[in-house]
Amino acid sequence: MIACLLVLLAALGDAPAAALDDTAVVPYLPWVEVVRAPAQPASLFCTPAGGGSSFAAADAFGGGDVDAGLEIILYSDQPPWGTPIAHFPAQDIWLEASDGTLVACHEGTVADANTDTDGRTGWALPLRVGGALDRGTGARLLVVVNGDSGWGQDELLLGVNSADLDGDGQVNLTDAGLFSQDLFGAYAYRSDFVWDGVINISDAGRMSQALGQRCP
Ligand SMILES: [Ca+2]
Ligand SMILES: [Ca+2]
Repeated sequence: MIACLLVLLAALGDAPAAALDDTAVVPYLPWVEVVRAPAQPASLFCTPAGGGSSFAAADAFGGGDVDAGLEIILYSDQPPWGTPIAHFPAQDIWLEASDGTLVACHEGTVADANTDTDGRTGWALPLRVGGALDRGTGARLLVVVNGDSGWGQDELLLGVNSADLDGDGQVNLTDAGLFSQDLFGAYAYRSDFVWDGVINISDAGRMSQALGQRCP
């Protein structure tokens, strides 16, 4: 009983210190500068397993690859007065669609690495996502840091689509059915995996290669 009381008293003794630590946390709002982004519109084909295109080999419209790699610098304030934030965790820096139509696997759109000593990080590796970000609908790709994207970002000229059309984390017959609707019906960017404004055999090739892939 005495031991229990001592434990209880020790716990109570710790409480004020913990509360003090909590109040010492200042709301943290980093500022992001995009220092490298595609100069022309590009489309990134993805799968939930990361089997899609790397940013370096995104599709230019109508054929050919374009380097759509993204690089950012994270600042603690607005540049040029801000201090770069080194070693900021990659899992707190991610990409998302402004209209919520991209469905990421766990950490499927986070930056490739923590920020380096200069506050830099970026995206080159394939994303692991389902759904689609169709720039034709007005949706935009956003860089999000700690859940915040409100620093007035320039438009990223990057659309994203995925063989996981319904965004449930796997590529299966349901997705193949949705793809065939687009193959034989009205044009839909979500299925234009080889980005040329037409859904045809080349898109079907990417669809069939992705069948069976799922979020890790
Ligand atoms: Ca699916
Ligand atoms: Ca196509």
